[in-house]
Amino acid sequence: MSGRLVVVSNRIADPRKPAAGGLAVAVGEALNRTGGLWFGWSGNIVEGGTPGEGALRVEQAGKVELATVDLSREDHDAFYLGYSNNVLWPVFHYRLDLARFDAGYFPGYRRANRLFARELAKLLQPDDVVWVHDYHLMPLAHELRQLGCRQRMGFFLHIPLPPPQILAAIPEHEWLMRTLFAYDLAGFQSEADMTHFSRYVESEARARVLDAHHFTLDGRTLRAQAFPIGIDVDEFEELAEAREARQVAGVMRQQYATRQLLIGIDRLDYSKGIPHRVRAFRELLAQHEDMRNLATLIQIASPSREDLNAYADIRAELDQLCGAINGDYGDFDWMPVRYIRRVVARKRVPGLYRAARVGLVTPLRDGMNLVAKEFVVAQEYNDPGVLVLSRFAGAAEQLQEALLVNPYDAHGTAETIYRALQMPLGERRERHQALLGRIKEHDVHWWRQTFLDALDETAQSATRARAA
Ligand code: GDG
Repeated sequence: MSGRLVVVSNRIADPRKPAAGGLAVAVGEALNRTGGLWFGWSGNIVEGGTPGEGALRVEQAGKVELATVDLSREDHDAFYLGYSNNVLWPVFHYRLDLARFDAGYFPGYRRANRLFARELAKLLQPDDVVWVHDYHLMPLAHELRQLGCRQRMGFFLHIPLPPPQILAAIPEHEWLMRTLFAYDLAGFQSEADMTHFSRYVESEARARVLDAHHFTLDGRTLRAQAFPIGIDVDEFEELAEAREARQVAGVMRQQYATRQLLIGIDRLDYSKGIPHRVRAFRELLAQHEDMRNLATLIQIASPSREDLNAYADIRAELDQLCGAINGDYGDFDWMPVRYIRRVVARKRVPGLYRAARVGLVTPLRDGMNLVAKEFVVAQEYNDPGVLVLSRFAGAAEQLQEALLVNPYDAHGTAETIYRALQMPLGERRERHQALLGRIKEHDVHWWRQTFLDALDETAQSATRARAA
């Protein structure tokens, strides 16, 4: 790659410290290798601060420069809690019913993106390659271009992109989607998202479609493509082999020696379909008496964004559901559901995956879903568990050897779980091997490299176009 790498994401992390997976690992590792700049929000909220303003801080973390800005309370509430998490997050997860369109958040979203652009522009060098992440910062390149920045810029959307008819419910959809043309490259998680994008630009934005991956609008050509994100397989395998994970797996296996364990690990978010999953599990117990006193679901729901009403609702629903199942089906020596609303230490997570016979990853909608990939990597080759995966997770496009389910269909999901719990060893091994191969091939390093290579290629084709 030519030029310094500049990564921009709402939250940033110190790349010298062990990261909690996902984006932080991918980005931290890339930056640690080549050096570069990581820019984002500091995490500080300034009470009574002036909207649109925030102090810039730059510090050196090894080879990497970390640059952060503070947000005023007003900007934080409108940009982060408001437009990002109460409009874009629900709509992009197909939940128009939860979106707060008329709460007046949009000016705050623009203001914060402008603030980020203004502060970042001060730090940019002519040859920099800028990689912007996620829905909080969609218009960032547009704002940077307005300030005269001409660097190469790429954008990656970590969450799904819904079909045009759903996107169009956002009052500002046209402006928002047109700002993507300020980038040279836009990346999505899945082919389904990519299809939604090209349908949108054709029908709503009226851009010219050059080919399946190139679109022109107002004189700018954008390349768009699916880059399914992966996990750091080596790091996760190491974590799974380490003492702490082995200990957890050992204890769980001992405790549940006569039971069949199912595991779900999710952030407590309505997109993850946790209540639907628990209802499917109840259906399993209702329909199959042989599963009573046997199948045990451990559901970890790590709290997130709890200040929003939708999260309070899902919390109450889960408390009620789990209590009712345990009351109806539990016995002196067996509780069907163990529901744990807490963050589990990352070192212990692979141990839980490994002890389970079935991994339940059944989001109603998910950009990718890394838990599905982690579950597969943590399994023992000789006696692997079975992945039950929602067809509505981006990961389903790659992980076809999982047992795919429609999470809205409690009965169908219950029957698939039943099948997973009875799957013979030979079939479990075959499926696991196929899944593992694909996850290894498309790991997080592959993802980062293919995205940055594609971004680089946009520079070369632009040079060729100018010369022609
Ligand atoms: C967004 C998109 C996309 C979960 N609970 C605990 C815990 N986790 C870890 C998992 C996994 C990560 O959090 C969750 O990643 P996901 O991919 O499943 O979901 P989102 O957080 O919604 O991420 C998603 C992703 O971005 C990347 O592009 O795949 O579609 O929504 O690593 O293991 N980790 C610990 N304790 C927990 O209790 N330590």
